[in-house]
Amino acid sequence: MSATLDAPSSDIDPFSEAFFADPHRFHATLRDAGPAVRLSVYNIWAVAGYAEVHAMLHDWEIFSSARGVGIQDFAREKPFRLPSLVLETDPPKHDRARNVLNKVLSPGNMRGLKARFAAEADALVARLLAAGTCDAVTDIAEEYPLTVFPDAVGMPKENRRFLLPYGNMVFNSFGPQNSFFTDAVRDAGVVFDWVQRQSQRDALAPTGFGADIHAAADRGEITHEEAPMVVRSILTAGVDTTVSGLGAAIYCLARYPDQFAKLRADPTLARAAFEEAVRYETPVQTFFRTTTRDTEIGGVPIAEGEKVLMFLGAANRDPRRFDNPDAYDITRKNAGHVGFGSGVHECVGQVFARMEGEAMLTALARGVTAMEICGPVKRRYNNTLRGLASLPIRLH
Ligand code: OVM
Repeated sequence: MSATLDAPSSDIDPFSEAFFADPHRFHATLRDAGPAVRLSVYNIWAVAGYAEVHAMLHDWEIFSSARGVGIQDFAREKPFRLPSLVLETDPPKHDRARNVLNKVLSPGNMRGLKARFAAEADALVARLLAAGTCDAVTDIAEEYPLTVFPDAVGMPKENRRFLLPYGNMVFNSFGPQNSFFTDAVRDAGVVFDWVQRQSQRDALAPTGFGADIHAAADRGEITHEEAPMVVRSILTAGVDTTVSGLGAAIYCLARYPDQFAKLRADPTLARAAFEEAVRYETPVQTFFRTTTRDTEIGGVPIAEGEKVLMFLGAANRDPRRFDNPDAYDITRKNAGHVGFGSGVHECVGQVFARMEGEAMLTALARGVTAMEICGPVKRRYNNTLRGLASLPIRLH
């Protein structure tokens, strides 16, 4: 702790196409370079080891979210959008909105959705089996969340697909203003206006997560001005993330037929198969924190006001934490993975996300004997999310 290390540095660009195409070897380089590495391209710090990422996630007082969890420093630049009341705040301010979401998205409030989730997943698998081949990204990983999530929120049917470009914009905005970002925000005006409208009480059904959030304002837990912002948070965080997660799970099961065979033999492993895909592919790859004072990470001194990039995906494949980390193994003990984060900001929608994953993988395990990749797999590059653009599969 007292010994000061020379700061290792690297010219790796973690927001480049080369990085996104094959992140794992860069992750290994960063993990092995030191506990914190200076990235010369952006003048930021990078942390890729499990122990260090986990420690940062649990130290919100030093590693703050209030100056933004992207590369932008809200203390120096105007935020890209009105800052989120949960994601981009620290306790105690954070806790009011968080407590509302904790209740709205609690296991108890979610129980009533389970039968609907299973029925929708079974019906989707039946339709896809009849068609024979499909694109697992558009036809499953996007289709399923775009049905069950807006239904649960209480959104109208029209324009639900706007949630995808919206998520793509916001998750790109946590990175630098590179071409991934500028391409994503081209139609930002229309989509942002739509999201703002959808967050208002009168745009939402009288029951559902949206109505529940506005009802919390009636009880004084948040203000009526804050309620649409809290709805915005679930619309931002609730779709693209689960699209990437479901895509990751299906991609894993299609690539590793021995794991799909295990799942088919015991469909109660569906939940574990989804969880392991979240560790293995880590849909949300990175988030930043900003230091509130001079500190150190593993003996590397870090000054106050520095942006520190946490590589959740690298932490989830750290061989110092997980045995044989590059194997997708649905029976491994992966508790402690940081695919949903950890600490005060740990994913508030994880119960919902896991329910989607469990329902979809259960339906596939029961209804499908084999999944074959039958065309070129294409990745979708995004400054924060790791996911696919296309996964052609044949279902048997
Ligand atoms: C929010 C928000 C946005 C993106 C992600 C997220 C992963 C939350 O607006 O609160 O959590």
